[in-house]
Amino acid sequence: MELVSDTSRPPLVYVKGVPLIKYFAETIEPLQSFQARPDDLLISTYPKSGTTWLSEILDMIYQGGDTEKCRRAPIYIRVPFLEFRCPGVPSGLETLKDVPAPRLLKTHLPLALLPQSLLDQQVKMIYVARNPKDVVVSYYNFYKMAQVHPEPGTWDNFLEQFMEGKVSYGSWYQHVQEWWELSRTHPILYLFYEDMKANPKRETQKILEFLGRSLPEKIVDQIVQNTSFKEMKKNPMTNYSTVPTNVMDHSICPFMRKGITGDWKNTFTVAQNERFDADLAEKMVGCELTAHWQL
Ligand code: PPS
Repeated sequence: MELVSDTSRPPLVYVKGVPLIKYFAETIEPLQSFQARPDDLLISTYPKSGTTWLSEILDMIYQGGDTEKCRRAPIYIRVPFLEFRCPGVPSGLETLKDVPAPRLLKTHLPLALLPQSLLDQQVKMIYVARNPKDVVVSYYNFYKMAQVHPEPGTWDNFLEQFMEGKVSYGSWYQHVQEWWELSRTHPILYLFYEDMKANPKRETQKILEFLGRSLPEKIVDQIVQNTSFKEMKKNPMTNYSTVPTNVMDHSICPFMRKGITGDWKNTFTVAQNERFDADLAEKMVGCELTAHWQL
């Protein structure tokens, strides 16, 4: 591993037209030879859409609802983040070596950069999409606290960058739509953060059904209880407090920030909201996804 001191907000690096955190960009080439297993399960999201939440639900399911087993390691060790690389912290590919099958894997990659083996092996995938207005607010706060990102600048400037697809991982609009399209031909369960908030038990049962697993109702209730925002915020194995502070500085903003829907209303101005809506309508024309959100 490299020295922890080398985390100085480097500019994003473009790979096949996709802007990425510099360190993540450097893993894309080695990642292409990643060998998936048919019993892997891939968690895919655009950043800040509920990845950590879904990861914890899945590990709890895989551990039969045993809370103690889920405390064996931080979430980024239990669920390796494929393209993750950062000085001073084990990379996703390094972490993967110690994970027994069946493996849970995490990615934020758009399809252009996804290792082909995941598709060839017909790996089951669960995608979570979230209201883009809440995503961009969460992302802005994350940019501030996670110093592998460039400086976010002002909120107004960051919002423009997001709308133009110039933030890490590129266009939200393209990401949610291309994964939606892929779900027509590949085994993908496509979930929404807002549905998980509204009825976490129903969504957990959907996940169980997709996995072809079943658990007693009492265990499902325990999983729902243990993966609530309140519980995950205070759990060091899920709240990222184990990451070095020069990588994530929780004194600037905690990773587990608010965990609610509609927080965008506290940040967007009326003018920003109108501009965002008009731009969204243009970019999502003909796509049924936006019907899921009260925008
Ligand atoms: S990352 O860094 O992209 O992997 O982040 P990700 O985990 O996708 O998203 C972080 C946001 O999800 C919220 N969160 C939760 N919400 C509800 N319930 C639970 N259990 C939960 N766990 C995490 C987290 O607070 C971030 O959203 P914001 O709006 O910033 O609070």
